[in-house]
Amino acid sequence: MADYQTILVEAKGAVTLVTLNRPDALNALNSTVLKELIDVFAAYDADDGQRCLVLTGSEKAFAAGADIKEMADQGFAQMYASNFFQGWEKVTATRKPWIAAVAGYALGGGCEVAMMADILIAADTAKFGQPEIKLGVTPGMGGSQRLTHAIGKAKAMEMCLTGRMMDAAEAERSGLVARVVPAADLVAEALKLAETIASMAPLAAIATKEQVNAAYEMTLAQGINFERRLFHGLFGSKDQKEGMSAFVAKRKAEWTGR
Ligand code: CO8
Repeated sequence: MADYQTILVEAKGAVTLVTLNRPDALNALNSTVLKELIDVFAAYDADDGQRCLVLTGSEKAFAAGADIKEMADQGFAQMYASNFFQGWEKVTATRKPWIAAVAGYALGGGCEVAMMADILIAADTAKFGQPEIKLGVTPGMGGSQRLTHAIGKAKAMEMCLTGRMMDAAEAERSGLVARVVPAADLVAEALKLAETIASMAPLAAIATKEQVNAAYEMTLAQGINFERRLFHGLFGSKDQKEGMSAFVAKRKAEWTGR
């Protein structure tokens, strides 16, 4: 495992656990965090033995945003020329499923990274927000778009225009998170969920992720056609034969990811 400065990485069976680890800055996302996450997500995608990934933070903060101290003195030309924060699209291009497990603050870029996950689960202590307007800027890593898709215009506009935080109960009610668990159980619950996903047919997991994400990009008719073609395609896999014959024979399927 590479030697990282801002994240901790552990393989737990077929699940990769990644913990943001900048406790002095409430896990603020600086360029090193981004570089290291790009690296670890690429390694996860390439490793046939790893079938789900959990990204988490600390009890106090998943991540309190992009690193304000790193950004504060930048000018437009620098931001634009460097296309500041380009690279997050590599994280969202991960083909295999991953989960964000959020306790404490998920603000600004922290909320935006959590929303990049395929499944978001929250501790009862979680607080989500897009407070960039209080800093004289706006969301810049997808927050205005993903939050609006997730919870609708009414609440997204209110949160982005006021910077108010949403607690875990409201986040669940609004459809931002799949589920809320007691803070003490967050990582264990996220790993349990990840192990369930890791136990499924790997190709079907990738195809499922592509199908659900297509709902954001395609019309209903295009999305249904895309879904059906992927479904047809899986009949070319060994795992489809294995899954269906195991069902008929009343035994557990043994997946090969082929
Ligand atoms: N960046 C850098 N340092 C931070 C950040 C941050 N986002 N958040 C907290 N820290 C640091 C603090 O400066 C402090 O450091 P120090 O001890 O050296 O003073 C340490 O973490 C602890 O923080 P606090 O003392 O403030 O802790 P509190 O418990 O009092 O408060 C809060 C916790 C409420 C979370 C508070 O820290 C806070 O408001 N943080 C900022 C939240 C925020 O505004 N986030 C949005 C950042 S902007 C952003 O994410 C834009 C994303 C898009 C960029 C795209 C570019 C293309």
